[in-house]
Parts: sequence; C-alpha cells; structure tokens
Amino acid sequence: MEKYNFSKIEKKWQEKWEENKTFEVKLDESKEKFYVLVEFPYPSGAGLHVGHPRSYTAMDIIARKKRMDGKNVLYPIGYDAFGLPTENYAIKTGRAPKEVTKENIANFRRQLKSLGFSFDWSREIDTTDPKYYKWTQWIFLQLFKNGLAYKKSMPINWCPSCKTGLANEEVVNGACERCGGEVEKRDKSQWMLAITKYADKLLDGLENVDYVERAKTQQRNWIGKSEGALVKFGIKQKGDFSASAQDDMLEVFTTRPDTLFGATYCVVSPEHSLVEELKGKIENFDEVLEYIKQAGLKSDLERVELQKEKTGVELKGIKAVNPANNEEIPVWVADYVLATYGTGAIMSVPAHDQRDWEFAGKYGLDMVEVISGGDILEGAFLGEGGVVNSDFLNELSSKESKEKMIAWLEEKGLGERKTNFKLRDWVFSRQRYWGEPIPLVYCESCAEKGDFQNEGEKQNPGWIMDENLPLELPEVEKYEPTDSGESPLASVEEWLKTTCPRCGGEAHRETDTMPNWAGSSWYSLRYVDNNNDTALASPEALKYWMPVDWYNGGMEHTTLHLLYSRFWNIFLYDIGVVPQSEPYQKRTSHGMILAENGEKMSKSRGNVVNPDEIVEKFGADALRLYIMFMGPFDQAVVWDTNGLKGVKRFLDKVVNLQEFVKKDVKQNKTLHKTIKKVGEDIEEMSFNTSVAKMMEFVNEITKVQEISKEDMENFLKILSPFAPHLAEELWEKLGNTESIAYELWPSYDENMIKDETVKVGIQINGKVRDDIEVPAEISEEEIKELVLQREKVQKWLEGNEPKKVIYVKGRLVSIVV
Ligand code: ANZ
Ligand code: ZN
Repeated sequence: MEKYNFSKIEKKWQEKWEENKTFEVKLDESKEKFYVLVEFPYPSGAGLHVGHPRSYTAMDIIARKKRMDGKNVLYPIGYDAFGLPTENYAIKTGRAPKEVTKENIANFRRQLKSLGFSFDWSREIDTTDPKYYKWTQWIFLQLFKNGLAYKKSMPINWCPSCKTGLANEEVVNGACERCGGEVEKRDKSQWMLAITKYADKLLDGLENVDYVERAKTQQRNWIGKSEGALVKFGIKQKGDFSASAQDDMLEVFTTRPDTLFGATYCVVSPEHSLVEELKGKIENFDEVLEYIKQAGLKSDLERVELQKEKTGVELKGIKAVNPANNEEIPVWVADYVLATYGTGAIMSVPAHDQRDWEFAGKYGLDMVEVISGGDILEGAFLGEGGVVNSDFLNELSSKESKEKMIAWLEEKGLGERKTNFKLRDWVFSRQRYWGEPIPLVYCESCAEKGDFQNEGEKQNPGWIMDENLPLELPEVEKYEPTDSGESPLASVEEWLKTTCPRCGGEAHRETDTMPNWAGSSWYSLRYVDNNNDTALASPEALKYWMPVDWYNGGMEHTTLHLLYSRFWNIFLYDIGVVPQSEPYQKRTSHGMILAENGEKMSKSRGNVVNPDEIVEKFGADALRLYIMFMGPFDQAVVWDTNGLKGVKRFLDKVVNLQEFVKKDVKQNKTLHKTIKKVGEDIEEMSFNTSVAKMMEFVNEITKVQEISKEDMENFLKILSPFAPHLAEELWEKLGNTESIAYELWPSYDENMIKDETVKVGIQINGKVRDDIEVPAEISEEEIKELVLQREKVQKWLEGNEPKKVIYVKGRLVSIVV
C-alpha cells in the first residue's frame, strides 16, 4: 500500500525551492565558496536520458552536502545546444533549429526540475543564445588576434553523408561519429586553432590538478609528447653521384637516436613528397603507385594497428645513406608510417623496434643489434642495455648514448634535438548552419595594402575582425550545406556581402561556423556571471568562484572537451582575462548506465529508459536513490527497473519512522556510525555504500520501534542529499519551518562509534577453560578462528580437528574434542 503521496510531496517541495530561490547564490566574500559542475546536456528531441541523472544526482548530493558544511555552493546548469542532431532534424522537418532548440530546452528544463536537483536556475545558460555566443565569438577573436587562429588548406575528414568536415576526434574507426558512414579525405580551407602551441602548458597544468588518474593518463597520451631527434639521411640514386643528386635528403624523426647505427633501412609514408620528387628515378614506379593507391583507402587507425600484417614496397634504384656509418641502405614505402606524424618518414631499427622487426623479417631486410641484452632472433629487444656495434657510442648506457648522438648530429649538421607531439591543431570550421558564425570578413583591398594590425591579420592576409558582436546567425531558407560543401550561409547574399570594418570597402563574411565544442569550451566561466553584457564575466565573480572545485563528467570527454576547455582557459589566463590558468580543480568520472540487456542505451537500439516514466511511477527520490545504489559510481551498471522497488520500500520505511519518534530514547549508536560513513562516502563518491548503511539504520529502528526526535532529525539531514523531497517533508512535520538544505551536517560522537567489547567464555567438552575479549559485533567465523588459535585451546586439541564448535552470540564458544 502507498505510504505517502510522493507526487504531491515532490511537487510541493520543487515549488517551494523555486519560490524561495533556495538554491540561488550570490558572491559573498564572508563565506567560502564551492563550485560544483556537471557537463551540461545537449537538448536533443529525445529528452533526458536516464544516464544524465547519474552524474547530476551524484553532484547534487555533493552540492547539498557542501551546503550543509556551510559552504556557499554554486551548482549551475545550462544547455549545449548547437550541433548536428538539431540541425539534421531541422533539415528533415523544415523547421528552424532555433525553434526546435527552444522546445527541447523547455522539455529538458521540466525534466531536470522534476528530479529535484538543487541547481541555481537563475544562472541557466544556452550556447545558442546570442547573448552567450557573443562571448564565444569574442574569445575566438582574441585567439585570432594573438596568432592562434589560422586558415589552412589541408586534408580534412569529410563525411559525405553529413556533408561536413569532422575533427579527428569525431572519426571513430574510420567512420563518422554521428552517422556511422565512412569518412573520406578532402582538401578544404579551414580555420584552425593552434592548440599545439599549448601542448606543454596543457601537460604541465596536469601536475597541479586533482583529476582521476585515468583522465590524466588519457590526456597525457593524447598530447603524446616524445623527445628525440631529427636525423638527415642522404639520398642516392643508382649510378648517379652528381652533386645535385646528393642534395636530396630524407629527414626522419626518432625517439631512439642511440640506435642510429642499427638503422638498416628507411621507410617513407605513402603520402611522402620524396616519391613524387624521385618519380623519374624510381625503377618500379608503377608498383609503388599502385601500393600508394591501396594505402589511401585505409584509415590511419587501420594503418597503425599493431597486430595487422605490415606491407610495403621498396623504392628500387634509390638508396639512403646512414649518417652514422655512411652505409647505403634501402628505402621503402609502407603504410605503417603515417604522413601526419613526425616527418612522415622513419629510420628502421629492426633489432629494437617490434614493427620494424616484423617488417624486416617479412621482407628479408638486415638486422643489426646495437643494444645488448636481448635475443634479436626471437624478437626486437626493447629494453635498456649497453650499446654495442656503434663505434663511438659503445659501452655507454642508452640514455648517455642518446645525448651523445644528438650532440654529434648537431655538431655535424646532420640532425638536431626535437620534441614531437601527437596532439594536432584543432579544426575549427564547420560547413554547417547551426553553429556560431565566425566573426571575420575577407577584404581584398586590405589584403593588398598589407597593413596588418595584429598577429591574426599577419598570418591570414585579408581577414579582418568584425568586432561588432554578437554576429548573429541569419535566417535561411534551407539548412543543408551546399553540394560543394559550403555552409548554407554562403547562399545568403545580403548576409555574405558586407563592408570591411577596417577600410569600409567591399568585403564578404566567413561562412563557416564554429564546431560544437566551442560553446562548451568556456561555459564554466559564464555561470559565475551569466548576464554580464560587457565582459564574459566580471573579474570579481571570476576571482571569487573560479576554479570549479569539482567537475564530474563522462570519460568520453577527457580528450576533447576537457582538453579544449583547458586550452581556452589557459589562453584566457595568459591574456589576463581569467585569474586562474586551470579551470577545474578536481575531475571525476561516472560509469555508464547500460540497458537491461547489458547493451549501451541508445535511441537506435530502442532501449533507452525515460526518467519521466520512472518519476511518475516511483518518484524522483526513488529514482535518485536507485541510481546511486546501483553500483560503484565509477563503473558501468545495468539498469533494472525491479531494483526501484527495493529503494521504494526503503523510503516507505523511512516514512514509518515518524511513528517511532518518542521521548526519553537513548541516542542510537548505529546512527552515529551512519553519519560518519555517509559523510565520508560522499567525499569518496561511494554513494552505494552510504545508501546501504542508511538502509541498515532504518531496518534497525524499524525493529526496535523507537527513535529520539534528535536522532530522527539527524537522520533526515544525512538522507536529504539523496532523497531531498521526502527529507524536507518529514523535517517539516517534525515542526521545522526552514528548509533542511542549509542545516549543518550532523557531527558524530567518537565514543558512540567505538565498538563495544564483550567477554566470551570458552568451553571445552562442557567445561569452561578460558575466556576472550572480543568486539560485540564480531562474526561467528571470526571468533571461531580466534578461539581455535589460542594456546590453551590448541593444547586441548592436541593437534586434532575439533568435532564441533558452537558460538552462542556474546556469551560462549563451545568446543567438542
Ligand atoms: C627509430 C627507432 C628505433 C624508433 C627504436 C623506435 C624504436 P613515439 O614514441 O610515438 O613518438 N615513427 C616516427 N615517425 C613515425 C611515423 N610518421 N609513423 C610511424 N612511426 C613513426 O614514436 C616515435 C617512433 O616511432 C620513432 O622512433 C620512429 O621509430 C617511429 F628502437 O625511430 B623510432
Ligand atoms: Zn578592408
């Protein structure tokens, strides 16, 4: 039977919180601030997904707990609303993305409110609101001014079905992340952001923040700093020793200059310019060309896959000269060498590199051991060891010989020290409608005049900033990109044609828009002062609220969103706009919620659980509790609607506790333990164990049927972050008139949590022979083990196993020998 009308209660408290602005916060220097952040949702037409509340509930619990610790807590929410799904929907239905977004946001807002999150609703943001993207555009202009935005024609990932360029990160196993279609390469002039200039700062900054280790590791790997050297190999053509032929050089990047004497051949990537340059000299050019064609069909990922069998073709008629020993070695083209990394060419050291070892084995190429300690007939030796077969490096350690080789190369002009990064610059153009317009115009006459006023203009002759922001998206008739791949903005004549802000002459606007990642790269800054029209946020607000104290989000955002937003923040710090270089002090991550069959929840699989139904049937408190109780927060968990019944029963029992509130009841020890455990568990995000502990407590009170008012109140306080509606309701029923949300978190008494001990007698064959002092709550197993180990007992056993051991709780252990 229904114990309480949760729908009514939940609605009542949601309205009260809204009316009383319970969770709105102001800058207050007298109080310590705490900024809790969750990744704002993309307001899709499908509405909230049951995965959203996992992060939002967890962080709501933390926000509520921190409020009860006396902190001034900022817990904001907003919408990351530009992007493809809405745009694709607009194309299908002919409706304006702006309208669709408005509706979707309204639906998300309703759903979020129905879950009782303690967001400061006065700070809501929407990345598609011109008042917001005015500042996204402003930040872009600062990047441009400072020489961090440049236009470049380059092969981009092109999705023929979405008709748009994609960032590397949006290509998953050669397929478009959005539509799953195959991705091609296409040359396109793109705006790029020079995030690579911030590679070192992005790495160094990780030292000073508290991120889950796997997030740090993923960022480090993504940035991929490698220290090594560039080495120049001379190129010779068969029978041609003329001076010009000797000028050809092949430059390689290696992290192992110490192994140069072991380089027995070189490999260039299929896209390397050397092939074209030596066209006339390569004897098997047709074969090489065919190989290159085949390689072009593979994705980078397929090409570097370690398990895959390596293929290649020798460039016949060409030799490289190893600068260390002047030996002539073959040159190959192979697709396991990528054009986009290092110099697109390598020196191969089969004795000490696994890929080279396999390749050399397959094609019968030479192998020279230069680091001792392994067996190169068995496999490449990757370990450390003494240098051998290497002339002036012999006997040195790997580390010493690296340094010595670099010094030698630099002295002879044959190479230099070089640090490489895997990180690539960020493709910042999309040929789409539903994004922030890039506020630049192209002016032919300014390009010719060459009167450049900042780094951006210097790097991009003719491109002039339009500082009259926001530059609003114009209305268009059709939202599809043009067939040539231009953004639909290219067909809006009156918008496209404009005057140059510098010289007043004829100019045209950039028609590309910004990628979806733009708006989310600085949103944590906007929340602190979301209505500011003269700055992205005031210096005072930034100084008080930033950095975010605790940011929780998905692991899938570690290398994209998290890195991009750190980049923007560090940049804004460098130009004096924000007071801290790192935006997020702490970063944690939740595991996914899987569908009942263990699969990922997705619209296409039709297995998404809609929180609306759950709230209607079980209530928001039950949903919140269930999501927190499902399993360890950082791990994937499987949804089970039946599990909700259990937490619902628990809530019913909590309602019943009211009847057991009596005068003159002693303080409950389990409550003190529960207060301690729940408080500590929240800090550790161990929400499931704290719910379990509260359940244990409630079961105990249900059994003994008595609880003091003070204990009941304290219990409601620790329950309130998890089940805030019910906690408020019962709190009010106890006669309180203020919200429970700002009550101080209860303290526990050390003396009350100490385990009591009892003296237990030990009987052997019916006679008491010994006794032992143990914690009162010791388990049967534990006490039996302790007793059997005792010297006196061992003597009686005389090495035999006891026939029987019986434990009478708290009194006696009886052993029959
Ligand atoms: C010779 C060598 C000897 C190498 C050895 C390794 C071990 P990371 O650490 O990822 O930076 N390499 C360089 N450019 C490449 C490219 N475009 N495509 C594929 N492989 C490339 O790796 C650097 C190493 O990867 C370089 O050092 C080079 O092989 C290879 F015992 O040079 B090494
Ligand atoms: Zn001009």
